[in-house]
Amino acid sequence: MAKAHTYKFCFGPWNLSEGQDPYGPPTRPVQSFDWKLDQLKRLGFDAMMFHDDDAVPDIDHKSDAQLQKEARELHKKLSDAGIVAEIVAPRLWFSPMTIDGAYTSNDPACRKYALERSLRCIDVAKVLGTDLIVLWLAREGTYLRESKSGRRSVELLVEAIDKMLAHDKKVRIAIEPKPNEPMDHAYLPTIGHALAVAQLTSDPQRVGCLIETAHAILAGLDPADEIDFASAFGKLWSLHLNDQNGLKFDQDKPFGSANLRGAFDQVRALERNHYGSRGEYVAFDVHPFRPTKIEHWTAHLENSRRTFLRLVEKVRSFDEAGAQKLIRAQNYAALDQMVLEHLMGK
Ligand code: XLS
Ligand code: MG
Repeated sequence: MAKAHTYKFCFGPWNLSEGQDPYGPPTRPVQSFDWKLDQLKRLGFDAMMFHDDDAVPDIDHKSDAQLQKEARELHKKLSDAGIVAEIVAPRLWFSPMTIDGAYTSNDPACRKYALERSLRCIDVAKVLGTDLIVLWLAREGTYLRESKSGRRSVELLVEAIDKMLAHDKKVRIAIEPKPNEPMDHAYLPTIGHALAVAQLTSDPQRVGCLIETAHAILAGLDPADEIDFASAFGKLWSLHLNDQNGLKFDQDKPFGSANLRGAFDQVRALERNHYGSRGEYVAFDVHPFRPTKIEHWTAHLENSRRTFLRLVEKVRSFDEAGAQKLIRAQNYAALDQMVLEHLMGK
């Protein structure tokens, strides 16, 4: 059995959110970036993930020189805190230039904006010391299908990724699929779609994926299967663990909060694929419940990590030989009960 490795953990500034939702204002006062970095360090996490404008606020109105200066300042702040930058993601869903898509917008000027912003995101990532860019294709989709051609959109996505790959010879792109929200239908809704598009790019070896638990569930899929599928290609480069209670808005619930058995199966898949042994991080893309008090603001992150580590113990103590025996006997009822009792504890 491969030596059991330890995991490294990560979250982003947006995971210490203030409680706002589409129907109500914040319920907690806005905190500074420094306060959020202090929480990440106090909790003993290893890395922080960024949107480009988390790293360089108001990035669209900064010159290249200012971008480099602010990215260098952030890199020093992170280094002084002993924290690394895991990924940088271009935030292509806020600007008025992306209201009808970024790379797949029907307006060529908007497509040009999205690409230029993505190349600047790569420049920020280089200064922060990471080669990994995450593309959550938030606005790449339609509000009504007849407004775009799916075929043309695939070509536009490949064109954009090829230009990013050409911009820097080391950069790697991890596509973070999601089937909807905020779009009615999003392009590249699953890992299968993401990895298929990777094969169309100029350098498929540098295009992989990020799996988010909730996004797989919203696509009606099992996140554990998506983990195994991406790992079979050697392309699971980043991971957002959380949870989702059925097909509704993206809840970003704490890991295991809705479906403990599903979380157990995800950890089993990560373990058998040795996720993390090649430097990959476990990020919790989770939000506090809206009523969360200030004094409990980081509990969703601590709980997610605690649940994850307890499930690693459960996976490593699972009676695999006994399970194989039941599988050989095709006694799945007994196997089902064995898993449940293992999770419930004797
Ligand atoms: C939203 C996505 C987002 C990305 C980073 O649903 O999960 O959090 O991971 O912008
Ligand atoms: Mg995410």
